[in-house]
Amino acid sequence: MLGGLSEKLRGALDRFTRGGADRQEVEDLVREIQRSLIAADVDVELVFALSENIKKRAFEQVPAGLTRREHIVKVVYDELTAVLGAEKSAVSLKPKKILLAGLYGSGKTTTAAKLARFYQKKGLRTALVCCDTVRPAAFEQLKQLAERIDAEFYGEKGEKDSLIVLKNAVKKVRADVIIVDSSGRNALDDSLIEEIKALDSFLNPDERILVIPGDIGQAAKQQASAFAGALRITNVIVTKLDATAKGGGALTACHSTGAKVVFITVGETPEDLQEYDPKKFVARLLGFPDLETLLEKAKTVVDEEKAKKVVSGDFTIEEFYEQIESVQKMGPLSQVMDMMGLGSMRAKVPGGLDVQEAKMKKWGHIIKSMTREEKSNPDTINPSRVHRIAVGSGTDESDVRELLSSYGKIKKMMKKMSPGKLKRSGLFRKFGFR
Ligand SMILES: Nc1nc2c(ncn2[C@@H]2O[C@H](COP(=O)(O)OP(=O)(O)OP(=O)(O)O)[C@@H](O)[C@H]2O)c(=O)[nH]1
Ligand SMILES: [Mg+2]
Repeated sequence: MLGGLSEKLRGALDRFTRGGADRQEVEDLVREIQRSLIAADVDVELVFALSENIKKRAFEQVPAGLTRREHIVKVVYDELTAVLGAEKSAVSLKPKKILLAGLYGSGKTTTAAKLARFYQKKGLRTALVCCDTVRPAAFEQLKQLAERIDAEFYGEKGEKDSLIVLKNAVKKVRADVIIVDSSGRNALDDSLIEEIKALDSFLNPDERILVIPGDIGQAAKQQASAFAGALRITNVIVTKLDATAKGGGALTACHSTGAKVVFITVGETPEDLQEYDPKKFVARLLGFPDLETLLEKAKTVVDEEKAKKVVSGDFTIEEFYEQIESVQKMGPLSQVMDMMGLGSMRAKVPGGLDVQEAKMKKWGHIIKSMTREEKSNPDTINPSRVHRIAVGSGTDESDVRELLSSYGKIKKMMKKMSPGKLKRSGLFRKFGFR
């Protein structure tokens, strides 16, 4: 997709991840990213700002759990996501009326059918209304598309006044969602504005969607602002991203004007519409084999503060418990190792991950069965309390004793150890994982 941008970025990252992560290599990476973005018609100033951010952040302190190289890949991902739209914009799930606007040939009519498919798949009945009374073939084009996807169609062949067509359509159409296709012009001239404004004020749509062709690159900026000035555009759809090398420019330009891109189109059939999620988009664009794992890991690192407490030995059994709980919420235990910066030890753990995970689960139950006082002063837990906790948590007394002794040992050990030593320590055997 995006005519080579993806390949170029992938190539650059690939070369980078095979090398070290020193200054020269970061410089090279940034230069290649610059080149590929400029080739995709992304605004030069934006590219330079992004480059500076990458360089600045590349050598800041690496979050626990990530290598410097992973950190830099994550930084590249973050910075690209930021210029390509940051957060995913919400698509209305039950709009009643949608008005499409856009210049000549931008992809309005085909997009109307794509949108109809999208809402059909959500279980809504859709209607396509032809308010393009300028281009003679527009009526047939939309009618055929409607037949192809089995949507309701309304249009009036020969009628020159689009407002009359719209008024009749609103009376006749039975569908849940009305999608109104409008005519395009070569430029955003007064007559186009007049016409679309008239349609808009009669229809009072839930969505006014601007259709922008991806192949105009950063010129999308002018189009987006001009339309936003004339019509209260709610959302943008960027089309033809399968067939242009300038899509990067169009998407970044839209975002820079504050336009919300909700869909992109990537082909000519009614199925070729995709919800636009900048994060997923960039992940795909970079195609970095481990990007998803890396991002998971980086997310885990958000709990770094807590993990640090654990690693430094400065934790109560309650904090230890919280850690276990969050591990269970996060899924496989492997991630807690990553969180502690111990991912590389994973393979060495005897018994495999399943055994450990079962044990973690038990520990979770046990700690839940402890009273507040027992949690803050585990030393006070005598044999009769051990018995009560075991019964309450559906475990054996030996499990409870094992947890308490592991907790005590780990705490003591962590306090004594530097992080480097910790990694080499065979920690997990001491953890009680066998
Ligand atoms: N490859 C590709 N072609 C597309 C895409 N979207 C639209 N097109 C093509 O672009 C051309 C114009 O699309 P239309 O939907 O007719 O555009 P329009 O804005 O309605 O055009 P006017 O009504 O003349 O203003 C058609 O040939 C479409 O098939 C896309 O995502 N990918
Ligand atoms: Mg059209």
